[in-house]
Amino acid sequence: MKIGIVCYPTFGGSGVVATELGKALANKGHEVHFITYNQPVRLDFLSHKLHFHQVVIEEYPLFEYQPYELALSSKMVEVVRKYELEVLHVHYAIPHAYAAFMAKQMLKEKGLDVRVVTTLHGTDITLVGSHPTYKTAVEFSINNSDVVTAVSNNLKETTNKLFNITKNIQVVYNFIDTEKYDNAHQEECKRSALAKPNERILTHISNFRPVKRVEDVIRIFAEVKKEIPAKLLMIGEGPEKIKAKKLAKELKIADDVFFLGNSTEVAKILCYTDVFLLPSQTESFGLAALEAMAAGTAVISTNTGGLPEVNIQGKTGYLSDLGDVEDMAKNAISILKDDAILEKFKQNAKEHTKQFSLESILPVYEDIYKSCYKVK
Ligand code: GMT
Repeated sequence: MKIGIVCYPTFGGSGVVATELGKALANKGHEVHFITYNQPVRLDFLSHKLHFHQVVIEEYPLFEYQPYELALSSKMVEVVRKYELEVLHVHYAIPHAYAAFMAKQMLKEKGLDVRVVTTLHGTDITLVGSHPTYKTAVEFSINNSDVVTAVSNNLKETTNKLFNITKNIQVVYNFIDTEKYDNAHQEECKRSALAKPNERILTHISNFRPVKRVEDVIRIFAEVKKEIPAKLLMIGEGPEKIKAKKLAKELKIADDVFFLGNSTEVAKILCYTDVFLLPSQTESFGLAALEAMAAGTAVISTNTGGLPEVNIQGKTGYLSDLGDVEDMAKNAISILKDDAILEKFKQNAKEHTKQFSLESILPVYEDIYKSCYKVK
């Protein structure tokens, strides 16, 4: 098939899922066209099956805010016409689902019928989408997509609670290429560069937005350190990074906390991680936790949103109430203090990710694209 993928090209989970999906579809012989404002960070190669079309915004002094949706929908129309795309799969409702609806209408006028699949990822519903500023347009564009998917049961339920949805939302879990994480293990894992043999390694990966509660990450680690020699790796960039660094200094643990910035090599970093920390305010799914689990890492997280669908209490890690730093630290210590217990959690975590494998999720999306032509 010929598929257009619209996403945010950044390090956020929705962009990562969209890019990995596009690459896998191209690998299977589909023709995939990414349409976004920059080449997605995980789109590390292009081919005759894998294209990138940049949405360029013309700056004009009259505009305080540049009309990105207009540029995006015009680009979608151009690419659909030129390459005869059959489906536009948009990731993250704002503004992609709305721009896709506009593109679909413009194409209809030209006698072309492109189908729109919208995948809801989380904050497009929970934090941003349901805000009165956007709600009407988000609800409209969800209801006017041909197919709507959500990345967890929890996100589906939340969407139905917050909006008046007239469509059945299909749940399609996020996925990972499990092989990629196995290979990272086979390569030399440079653990010794970061920690002494007797030290445990804890890791947090995110875009350091308030919703990720990175200060809780630092506080949990400070508690763990009181009992267990350890290092903390903080991967990512974002507005809360300064606060997290400051807190690490205040708690006198700064020498054991490494802020490593953004990385496209998370599998390599995760290969020497013992425990992954994700104390988010909400998380529709928690792709970062799934990636960590695929690399054989136990997860300490909150029990918010879709996290209980990914991290299994007492098996792959532990889940605590939002903000309960003490409980999260206690749980981390209970896993880290004993080699055998840690190994068991790591194995369980890795095993659990098999149900989220690329091989099982990819055909689901292919079926959705085919089914688009049956729904009207
Ligand atoms: O978590 C973020 O801030 C990024 C955001 C995104 O859309 O890029 O992530 C959301 O989508 C991911 C992929 O489906 C999910 O794994 C994340 O849980 C979700 N984030 C939140 O719900 C906060």
